[in-house]
Amino acid sequence: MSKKKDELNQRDTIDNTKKAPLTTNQGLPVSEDEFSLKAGERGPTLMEDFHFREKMTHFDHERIPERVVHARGFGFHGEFEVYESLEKYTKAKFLTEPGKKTPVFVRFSTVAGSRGSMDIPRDVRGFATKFYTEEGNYDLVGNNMPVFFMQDAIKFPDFVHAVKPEPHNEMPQAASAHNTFWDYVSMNTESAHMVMWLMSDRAIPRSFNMMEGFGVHTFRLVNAEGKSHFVKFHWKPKDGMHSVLWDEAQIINGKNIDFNRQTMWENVEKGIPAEFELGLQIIPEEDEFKMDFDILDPTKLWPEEDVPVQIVGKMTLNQNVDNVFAETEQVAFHPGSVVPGIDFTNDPLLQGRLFSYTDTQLIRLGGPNFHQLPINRPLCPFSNNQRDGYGQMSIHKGQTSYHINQMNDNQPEPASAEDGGYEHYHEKVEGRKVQARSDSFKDHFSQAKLFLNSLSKHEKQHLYDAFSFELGKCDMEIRNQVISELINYIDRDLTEYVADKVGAELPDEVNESTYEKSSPALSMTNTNFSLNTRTVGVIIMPDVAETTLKETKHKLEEQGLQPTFISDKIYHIGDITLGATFDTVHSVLFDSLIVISGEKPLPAPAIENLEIAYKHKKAIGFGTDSVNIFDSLSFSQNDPGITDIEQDFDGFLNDVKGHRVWER
Ligand code: HDD
Repeated sequence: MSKKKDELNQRDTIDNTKKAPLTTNQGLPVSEDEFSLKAGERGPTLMEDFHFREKMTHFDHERIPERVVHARGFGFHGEFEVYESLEKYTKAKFLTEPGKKTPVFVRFSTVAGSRGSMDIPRDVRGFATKFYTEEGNYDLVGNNMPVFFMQDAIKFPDFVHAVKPEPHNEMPQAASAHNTFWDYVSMNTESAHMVMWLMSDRAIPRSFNMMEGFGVHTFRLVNAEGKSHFVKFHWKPKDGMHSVLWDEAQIINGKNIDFNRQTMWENVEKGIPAEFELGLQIIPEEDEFKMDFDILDPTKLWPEEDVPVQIVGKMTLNQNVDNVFAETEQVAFHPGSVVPGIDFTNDPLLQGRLFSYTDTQLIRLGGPNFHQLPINRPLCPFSNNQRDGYGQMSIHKGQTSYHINQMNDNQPEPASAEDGGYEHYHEKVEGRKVQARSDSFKDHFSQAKLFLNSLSKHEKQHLYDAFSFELGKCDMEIRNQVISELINYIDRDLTEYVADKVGAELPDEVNESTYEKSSPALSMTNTNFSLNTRTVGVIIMPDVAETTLKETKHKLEEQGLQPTFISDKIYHIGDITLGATFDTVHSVLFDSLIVISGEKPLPAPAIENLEIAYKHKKAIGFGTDSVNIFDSLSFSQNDPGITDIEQDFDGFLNDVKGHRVWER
């Protein structure tokens, strides 16, 4: 158990699983909780009923404002461990003492949807990590995409207003496929690169443990000698990056709106953690101007082939929260929460974020003491002269609440950076006050093209289809505008495909980016492949032998796969009780399907599940005596990814591990 979880358990947890007397908030025992106090059995309720009023008032105030973005999130506790000391680059203690375990809390989120929206919209995913270090909390508030929609934070409210449901009718929920989003991005072409990521498979991740995380901005690491290096932070998932198909995502969102949170919550309950390695890309300060873009521009990534990602540590998320409101909802992140050895750059997006996050917590969490909420409280001691405000949880003794006083010998301690105090990096800055942007930020399209150049065939097709889907939901004027002002500057082939698909005008002029480089690391085909957390829906007919069931279950579980047996109703076969029916689950909720049919012909729902699994390019296995199933299916046993599991179990495993059978 992480130290933070221990602390929460010891200091703050109230165990409501144990029987306890019911009292009011004042501790008064309550013996009647079903009937309010009335003047006569059929009479009106009386004001005097303090228990009724207290209970109702609490209920009436039980909601806090949801986050203005990233409202839908899910959190996990865990630990981070650095592999080797990074003292060459930073003095941050949690990065310089190998073997030391730093407790973390991670909140994954979608961005545009409201709190009750679905888990797999086409959207960016938030990946925010709070490290409870001995030098204070460090928040790495990142996303699952390495770039962003804008270069200057002043545009953030405009962008968010454009992507959120439109204000006149509050539609569509959790979707960028509408006029205002596409109007915004075509008028703000610095978003071109990020739009490519949003239209790619990265926007529909299979699960939280199968996506990357990025700090996005260029930050600084500063070592004990005061030397600084530029750094980009990466989280690399041990299970690799994998996504569902868009058609599949849309069905999942209906069949199980909680798909991502539920699968990871269940894995953690079973003792299967999610693991991510921390990677750093480092550029020495003297090389600041060596790239063909400005490293302060948050719409640019550093190709991994040019600046390799050094793997420096591992994060293991292995504990669920006990209470979603108290932990996941009340957690407050802030990119400005740093520790000695980590500092900022002049990235204008980062600079704006440094204001926004504390500001938003003030309204969301109701006042300046939100840092005292159990999930936000540092594990190390904290003390200063800020005393009052809503919700002060402590009683500070003593007469002085101002700095440098003689009465309590109250001085800042440690007295200097050498003694461990935070010191801002002594960067030299000078310039005129201007509302302007450097010319070095003006190339909006080269990296959009770099991303496209780097995709595999099927990834590219998904991106083409995503653009066509999204623009197909917009008015014709917007389609024309996006095609002529945005896509036409990225790639002509994409422009022609989408224009044709959505019936828009094809611009005569070819303006595409001529950028030729590609970065293989950007393709999800070059990721890790693993059977860990993979699921199999096993469709069975009731006449199947108990031994066959047991053997199949054993064989699958031995490989770390998670089988769910599915039939038309819940059968008890020997000591196995089937887990699901065609009414409660669907092939979209599994990575693969197996059919063990016995003698009986396949019922219609089984056929539907298999056809859809085939369409979604999933591995499909069958038992030797089930070959007759192909009489009722549109595909054959010789198609790629269709395997007789008695003859070639390893082949089936390989296909599951491969995530999808793309050549089908
Ligand atoms: Fe932000 C939340 C990530 C730009 C303003 N942001 C928020 C969360 C994540 C990010 C993961 C959810 C944290 C949680 O789970 O509680 N945001 C990013 C990234 C950005 C980014 C990676 C670009 C690199 N954000 C950004 C800008 C601004 C904000 C430019 C405003 C100037 N973000 C906010 C916010 C939120 C937020 C409004 C809403 C809830 C919160 O902060 O705590 O202040």
